[in-house]
Amino acid sequence: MAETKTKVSKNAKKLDALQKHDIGEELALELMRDMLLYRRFEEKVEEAYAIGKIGGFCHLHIGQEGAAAGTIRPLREDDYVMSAYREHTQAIAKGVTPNAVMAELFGRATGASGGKGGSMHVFDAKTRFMGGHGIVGGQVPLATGIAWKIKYRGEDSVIVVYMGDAAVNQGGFHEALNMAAVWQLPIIYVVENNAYGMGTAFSRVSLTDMMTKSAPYGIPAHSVNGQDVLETYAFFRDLVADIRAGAGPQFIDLQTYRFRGHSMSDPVSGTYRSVEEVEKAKIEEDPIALLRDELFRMDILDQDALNQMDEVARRISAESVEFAEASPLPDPSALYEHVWAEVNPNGRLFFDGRDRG
Ligand SMILES: Cc1ncc(C[n+]2csc(CCOP(=O)(O)OP(=O)(O)O)c2C)c(N)n1
Ligand SMILES: [Mg+2]
Repeated sequence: MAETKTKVSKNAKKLDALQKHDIGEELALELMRDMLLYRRFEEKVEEAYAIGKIGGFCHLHIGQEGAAAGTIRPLREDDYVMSAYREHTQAIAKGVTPNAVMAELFGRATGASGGKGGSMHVFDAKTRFMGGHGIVGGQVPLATGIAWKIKYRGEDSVIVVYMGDAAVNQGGFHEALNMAAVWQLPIIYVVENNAYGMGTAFSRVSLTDMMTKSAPYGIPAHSVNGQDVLETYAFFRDLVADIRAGAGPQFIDLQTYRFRGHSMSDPVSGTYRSVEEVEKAKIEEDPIALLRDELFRMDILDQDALNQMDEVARRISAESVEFAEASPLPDPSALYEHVWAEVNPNGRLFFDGRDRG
């Protein structure tokens, strides 16, 4: 290809990818930093789990980083996020520190949930990250309740609730969407559609396409490529603005793919998908590599700058492990906090035993 032609096409590409989505160069680099941090953080989790430092169930988000960075960066601090159990990176994206997430995984008192929630129950009311939920689909009605509270109090926050593709066959999902539609609540239902619920392909448990799932309730459905973080970011930025302006509930089929097994105790491919399928996705659908190639093509990033970003991501992740290891276990007395109910003199039920008069 002639040199001039290359230059022209480079410039055209630059105009194309950034202007198409109205995303500035610095923001594109931020999205890269976000995803690198999520990848390196999860690799540290994987390492710590393998040597027995993290116990219980543990589900990694590796391969799905675009779904965290692209959907949460457009939110404000006073917006809410609620998720399922594959939520470490979404917690970090919403503002929970990597230290507090890693310490939670290590079961330490400095963890986001005081070390008593573990991998599936990272929770932080301060940053409005409302968990971390282990029951498939259980978070969907809860998040709808928060959306109702936002509307009832006349606030202009929104809530984004994530679920896996398997959750759309749960009864609570359908009841919640119906109520959200009737009340026109400010909520985005995001299906992180990685095509499998554990070892079961979505096509085996649903005769209808994902995009039809919200149709009975009159909730608009949108399909977004979650491996393209620029597309995901731009879509959510505009959608959140629409919801603040009163557009009502929305349903997103966010196409993604997980590069690891369902949980840390499962094989990467298993018998439900082939090694070739996973390897192909890792080459063709890695959200980090796709953005990298795009930024390289646009001359916004080069290998040296990328290496520096990666160094920072690795350092923050390594430091979170050091922080977790140096943190104390919860005091035994913490066992008795947050676990029992008490009826006050007015007949109201509180779940933390504190006397509220
Ligand atoms: C109500 C309920 N049923 C079954 C399970 C066991 N279970 C845990 S994860 C999972 C699969 C969920 O898959 P999906 O919703 O697609 O999320 P992904 O793991 O792909 O992110 C199942 C069946 C559960 N936790 N809760
Ligand atoms: Mg799934």
